[in-house]
Amino acid sequence: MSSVLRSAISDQGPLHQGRYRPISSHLAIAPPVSVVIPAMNEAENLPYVFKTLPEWIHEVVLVDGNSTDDTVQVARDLWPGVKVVGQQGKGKGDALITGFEACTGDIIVMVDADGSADGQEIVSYVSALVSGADFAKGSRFANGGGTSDMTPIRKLGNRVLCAIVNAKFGARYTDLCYGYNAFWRHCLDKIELDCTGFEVETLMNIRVVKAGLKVQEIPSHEYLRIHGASNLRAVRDGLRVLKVILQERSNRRALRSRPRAVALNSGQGELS
Ligand SMILES: Nc1nc2c(ncn2[C@@H]2O[C@H](COP(=O)(O)OP(=O)(O)OP(=O)(O)O)[C@@H](O)[C@H]2O)c(=O)[nH]1
Ligand SMILES: [Mg+2]
Repeated sequence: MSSVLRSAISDQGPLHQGRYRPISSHLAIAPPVSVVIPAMNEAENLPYVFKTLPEWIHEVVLVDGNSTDDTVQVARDLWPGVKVVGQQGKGKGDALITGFEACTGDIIVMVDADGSADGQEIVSYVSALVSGADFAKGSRFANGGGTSDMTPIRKLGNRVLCAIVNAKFGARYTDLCYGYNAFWRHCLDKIELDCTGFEVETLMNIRVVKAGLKVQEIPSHEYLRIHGASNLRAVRDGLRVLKVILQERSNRRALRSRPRAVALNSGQGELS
């Protein structure tokens, strides 16, 4: 029995054959996995997104941002049983918070709806979580990761903001503003998300450090958005991210022991 499988079993109690689902040739897991997809006018991209999702997923929660195209119908056609939830407010952060509340799985994976994320990578995130990580954080800049979607200005902004977070919060992240992440549901109680926009990933990355959660970076490749236009505006949203960093620095939440994070295959070693 592989050590990863043993770790999944020891975390989850005694092995009951029927409860465990194989998710790769080396790993079977018991915890149900929910995938949350924030989507605003992504009907044309959803076929590419759903095509890559593994069939062993427990549920897909699609958070519709009042789309004016066929996003909801296309999702229902592609994934019978998809849970569609509307959002009260606006923005990606608001959508994710809404989606997390609707999840029933023990593990939650965040996947963008623009075709930029490969669902086949979910197994890497889940493997890290059942092996002991609390938060599996995608990174386009860990060895083995990459991006086909970032402009030079976005790369520069992400790098500078990531360096600030590392310096201010004692993390050793290689990426900051990336939407492909996964975590155990219990993390939500410790990070208490309260934001609306694209700063949501940054807020999560900072609060998991502050909560002393175990973070593991997962090398990930971000593909080009397939159809449609980006909702992100580099300067506007970069400033929102900076504001969150400064707010988190100035508020008095305890900076407990820093997370131990390992970039898989990156040779980086532990994060703290
Ligand atoms: N429900 C909902 N989804 C949103 C909202 N804003 C963005 N999204 C979704 O969040 C995901 C990320 O948004 P993108 O526009 O792709 O932002 P990005 O990935 O930074 O930029 P590009 O990939 O370059 O376009 C996509 O699936 C969007 O449809 C929103 O207000 N509500
Ligand atoms: Mg995108």
